[in-house]
Amino acid sequence: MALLSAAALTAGGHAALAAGDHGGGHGHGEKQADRGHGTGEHGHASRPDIGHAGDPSELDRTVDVIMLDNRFEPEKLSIQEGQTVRFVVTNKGNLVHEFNIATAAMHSAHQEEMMEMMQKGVLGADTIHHDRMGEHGMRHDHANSILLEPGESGEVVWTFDTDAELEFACNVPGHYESGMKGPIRLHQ
Ligand SMILES: [Cu+2]
Repeated sequence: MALLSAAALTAGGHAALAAGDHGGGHGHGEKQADRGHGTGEHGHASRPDIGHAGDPSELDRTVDVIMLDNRFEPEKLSIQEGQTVRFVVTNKGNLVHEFNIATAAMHSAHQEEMMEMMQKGVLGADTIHHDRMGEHGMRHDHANSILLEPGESGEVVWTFDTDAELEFACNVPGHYESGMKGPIRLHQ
């Protein structure tokens, strides 16, 4: 249920379009232009097309992902373009970790948000204060990511109808820099 509301938030203008448009390979090539800008402008308008929230009843594949302090298992992912994949993510570390599917530029922007969450006490090293997220008008229920406390597990279902250059990563402050990221290789 969180996935539905999250789809609208994350996919922005693409949500309505994506819902009825499985496998339609229309390449928004020009949108990838903002890749590599790093910490420059990160307006949602220039967000590249990274796929959309998948329909759990149309799964092609399930992939188990383990999160540790501070790395992922597996270290890289290879996914067939267009497939809908369920990631079953388990946090076996002692810290809060995130599994997030996005471009490097999007991860960079999200790291700033996560830093703000930590500074405002919404996010602790090993605790997520869901109640405080509401107070600060902050949410972390984007369809392309999940944030988990130690011992928790959850799912992300994502349809890779995109040819964007994607990474999976944890954007908890310091974790990306310490290597908690991996490439998502999309193949035909
Ligand atoms: Cu992490």
